Amino acid sequence: MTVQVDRYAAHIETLQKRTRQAIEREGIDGLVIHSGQGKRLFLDDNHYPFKVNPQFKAWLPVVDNPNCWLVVNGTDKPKLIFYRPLDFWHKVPPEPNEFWTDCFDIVMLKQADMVEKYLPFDKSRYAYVGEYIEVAKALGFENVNPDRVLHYLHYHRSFKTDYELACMREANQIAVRAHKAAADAFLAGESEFGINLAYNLAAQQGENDVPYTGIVALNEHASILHYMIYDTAIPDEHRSFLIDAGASCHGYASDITRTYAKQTGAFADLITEVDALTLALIDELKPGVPYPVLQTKAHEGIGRILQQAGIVNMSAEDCVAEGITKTFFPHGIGHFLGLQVHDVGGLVSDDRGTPCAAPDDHPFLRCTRTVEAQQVFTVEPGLYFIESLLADLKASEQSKFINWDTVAAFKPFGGIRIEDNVIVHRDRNENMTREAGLN
Ligand SMILES: [Mn+2]
Repeated sequence: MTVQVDRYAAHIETLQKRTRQAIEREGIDGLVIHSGQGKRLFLDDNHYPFKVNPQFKAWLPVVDNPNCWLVVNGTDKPKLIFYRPLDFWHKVPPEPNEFWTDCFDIVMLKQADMVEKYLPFDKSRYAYVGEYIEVAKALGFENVNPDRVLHYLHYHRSFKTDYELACMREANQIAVRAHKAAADAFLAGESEFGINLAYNLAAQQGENDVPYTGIVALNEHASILHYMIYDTAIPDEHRSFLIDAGASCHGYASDITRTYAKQTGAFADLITEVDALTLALIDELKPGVPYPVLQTKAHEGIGRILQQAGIVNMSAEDCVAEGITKTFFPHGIGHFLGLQVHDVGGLVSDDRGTPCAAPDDHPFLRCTRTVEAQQVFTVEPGLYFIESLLADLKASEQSKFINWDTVAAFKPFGGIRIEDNVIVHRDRNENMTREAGLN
């Protein structure tokens, strides 16, 4: 992607402004943001994959370098302490020379434990933002991850800058290319393991580069909501395929789900219905709408689909009222997307972090905010045939409303989810996933 440098500069200006507000509220002079450290496995000399502090990658697209530090005060040019050790064992990152470097005063750090001399002298006027509290204390920081600052930054992070939106469009384009390769691998009769390899190859992103562990589920496995196994065995029959997988661009995520049927028939028709529901719900997403409204409308839609497919013998309205749609659609309708797959800030009502929990009847909903322009959401209704939930339903009084033969016929297909990534603009929605060419 060709980054528009002025767009990036404007992104930094927005972060500077937010930093000014946040430190003013906290009554401090600035923030020291730590990229992180290598983490060793217990009793071992190997490290876990490095995952950068999201507050660090909000500023610059360096996601693979531990022991880096940012000193920001919202006014002066941000200072980047860039770790570049003398090391013949590992690849040393090159001296930064990319589109983002002009926005920072950069100093090189050769030894991780020598950072002190580059940090502000008066630590009492700065807050440490990062994971390593003992390190912060040892360096003399008293104020560590202050709630007020983090609440402020988290809340405002839901409004994406134009640079961030460009990154997320690109993350969608990469993932769409990989989703198409995965669909081809399914049709070619590959195993889950083989399909996942095809995905990573097409994305040119490995297991630790993609933003989350993808779900690659054949047949009944599609009914396991967080199925994270890649079965190497090729099943006797390929009936259905659910893939929930994303890609990264400069630290920003995409998060896309598709479901495929090998053959035409009732299950393929059901996929078409859920796909139409996804698009209909996206049309409901607009500034001023409380996001939980989508959750309610999703259940109404699932009720209609269950009724039309002959899975229930009751009206769509009664199906929702009796709570039966929850057996088939037991998760939230979507979430914020950004630096994190489930981006922060969804369950508060203001930038002080006043909690706004998910409603009691939909405890898994990850966002209760009112939709506003510049926000990015996933919309991901699903319809599953989950053994344990169906057993509960069968044992309940509502069992009589269910056509169990129809349910039994669908069970070998597992389930369906269709998930798109959407930017809400003031006057329209931008479905990044569809615009990248995935239907
Ligand atoms: Mn999602």
